[in-house]
Amino acid sequence: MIRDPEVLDALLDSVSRFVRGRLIPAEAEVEETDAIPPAIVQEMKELGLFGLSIPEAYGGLGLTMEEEVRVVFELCRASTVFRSIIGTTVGIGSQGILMDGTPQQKQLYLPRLASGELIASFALTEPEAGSDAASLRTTAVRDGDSYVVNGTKRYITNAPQAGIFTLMARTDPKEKGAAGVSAFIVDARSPGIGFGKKDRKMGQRGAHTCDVIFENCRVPAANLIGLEEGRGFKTAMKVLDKGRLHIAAVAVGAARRILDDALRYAVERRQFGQPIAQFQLVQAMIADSHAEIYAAECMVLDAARRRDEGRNVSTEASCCKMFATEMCGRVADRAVQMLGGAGYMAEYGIERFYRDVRLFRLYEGTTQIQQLIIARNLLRDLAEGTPAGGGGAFRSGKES
Ligand code: COS
Repeated sequence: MIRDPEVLDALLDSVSRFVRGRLIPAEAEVEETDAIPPAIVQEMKELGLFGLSIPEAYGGLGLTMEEEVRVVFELCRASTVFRSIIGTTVGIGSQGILMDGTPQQKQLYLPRLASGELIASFALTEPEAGSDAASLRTTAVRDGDSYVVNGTKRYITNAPQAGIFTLMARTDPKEKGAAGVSAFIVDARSPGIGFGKKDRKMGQRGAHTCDVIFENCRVPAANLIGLEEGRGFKTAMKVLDKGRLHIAAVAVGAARRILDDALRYAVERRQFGQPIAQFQLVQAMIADSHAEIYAAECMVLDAARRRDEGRNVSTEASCCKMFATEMCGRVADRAVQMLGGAGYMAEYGIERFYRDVRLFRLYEGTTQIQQLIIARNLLRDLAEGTPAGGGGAFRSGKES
């Protein structure tokens, strides 16, 4: 849903100018220094990018899902590392509070998240709980008016910069599965929180992950999201439904940029007496990439509109995440092929994209987890006698 096309166009124009004028020229520096220049982070705050998904009542831009994915398409024409610094706040770090927090929790945290004053990080994954998120072992034991948290969270994006964590921990040790998990807002400066050293990764230099270790860390009971135990896993899953749509949009934006760069190279690079873009085997790679990007873009927009209509888009979000991120991997691979030897060289930038986008098929649920969710939902729908299309893909009207 687009509320006001003129307002949205103005926002898309500013993002696009920012991408071309500030972000793309800084890509090499970010790769080289493994850091986003603070001046750029400040400009992102001023543009309102940290508050894309936070309602206007809390100082954010309050974008609808369709508006958000359109902004993300634009933003991700620059290295997706820039998106990463706002990504955990806009997505998985803030949405748990927005979806299930109490009015007081929203009032206390959302305005500071929207302004970029606080960066939020999402702490679900653990050394022994990756795809099987419900098996997490971090415990939160009630003691008076606080919880005592112990455990280790792994590969936590933006942890070194985080002001707060949306933490998933087990409040009921007798309950080994999802029902024993609760979600908390944890101040990153709380005593008892330690950080591992920054992970060395395949790509995404400038975006940082590390372990977060909780040792007898006291979290006020008032920071239990929704003030209700046992709801944390569902909060995480709802947050991920939205996050997966967002990541699919990231993959579309990045793929579009990669193809643009490869196209430009193909018209300039001459072999056998003509630009390589004239060769039909190169044209096949261009055409396949464009068609797949277009398909992913249509899927993401469609799912975003359905979400804006209030429908349950769990199945569609997984379809989008799976298709768009796999598509982006294929587009990046073809781009390296089109550039040939230059595609392998750092100075042309395509090898960086190739490494960076590999992550998309892993985080916020691997492709295999998306397959599992899609198939499970379809089988559930069949068993319940609801029409095919999981999550109401071909149905009209609202769903819960
Ligand atoms: N929205 C709301 N509730 C949901 C939900 C959703 N999208 N998905 C699941 N739930 C609920 C279920 O309805 C169930 O509740 P009830 O027991 O009351 O029925 C509960 O959550 C447990 O769900 P389920 O039984 O499906 O959990 P599983 O342990 O079988 O696994 C998967 C669920 C595999 C889908 C989940 O663990 C997952 O998404 N794993 C990937 C984790 C991930 O993405 N990690 C990335 C970290 S963030 S970078």
